[in-house]
Amino acid sequence: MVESLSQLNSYYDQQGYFVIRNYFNAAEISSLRKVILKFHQAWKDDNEVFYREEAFNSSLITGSQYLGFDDRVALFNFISSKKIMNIVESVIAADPAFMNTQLFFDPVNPQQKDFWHRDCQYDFDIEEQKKVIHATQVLHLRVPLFDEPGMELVPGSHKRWDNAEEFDVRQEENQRLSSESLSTGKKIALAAGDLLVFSADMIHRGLYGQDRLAFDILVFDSAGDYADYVDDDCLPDSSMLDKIADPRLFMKTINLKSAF
Ligand SMILES: O=C(O)CCC(=O)C(=O)O
Repeated sequence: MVESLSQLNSYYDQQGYFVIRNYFNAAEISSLRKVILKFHQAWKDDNEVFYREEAFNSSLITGSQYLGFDDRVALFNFISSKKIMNIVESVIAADPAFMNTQLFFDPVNPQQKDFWHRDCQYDFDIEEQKKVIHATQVLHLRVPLFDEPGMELVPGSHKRWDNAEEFDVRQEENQRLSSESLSTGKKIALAAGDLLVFSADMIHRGLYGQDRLAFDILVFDSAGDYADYVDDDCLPDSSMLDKIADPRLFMKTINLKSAF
């Protein structure tokens, strides 16, 4: 790795994201792709209409609905591997916790456009969003399984409120649409093997195209109040925990949830 972990931390702190090129080797991506493609096929078969009409992602990839024991354990071991944990801990040094996984793909309908947002806008009103972006954040780790157009991000927006253009576009105010371009946006194309880490609450959008398939891991700082968002079924059970080399990320979430 070219960058030291402390350099990544200060870059993230200022910009709200970083990308590490060729972080995973071909064998790592190929094993991950095999499991994810199995999930994706089963999910599409089960969600035919939703997939055809409006979907652009699925979630709970580590859950029990579409994958069996061994594939789930393989995913849990990937998520908590040394490579991922080093990166997670470079941003969240104390007690990071697992939240969920998502899979992003191209919508079937070509009229559906990629759209700017902050993840927190779906849970909080405007005044609350202004506060939430200064509180502990949720981290996305994007692992593209194929080369893809990647993401467009507004660097630094994890720590500041929107300017007028950003606000109107993201919120679709004053006849603006959330799919319009932003002068502050920065496009980051990704290749299979790269890792992109970004703040869920920065202004961002996924870029559709190239039949993309990106596996996103979501983690949170356990100082934040996010355990409620976690679905029990996407966590390992005790028989799986025995087969996970470093289960700290999951144990943290399990302990937070049991404290309720
Ligand atoms: O890739 C996409 O379509 C959107 C990604 C996104 O918004 C996210 O990961 O929060």
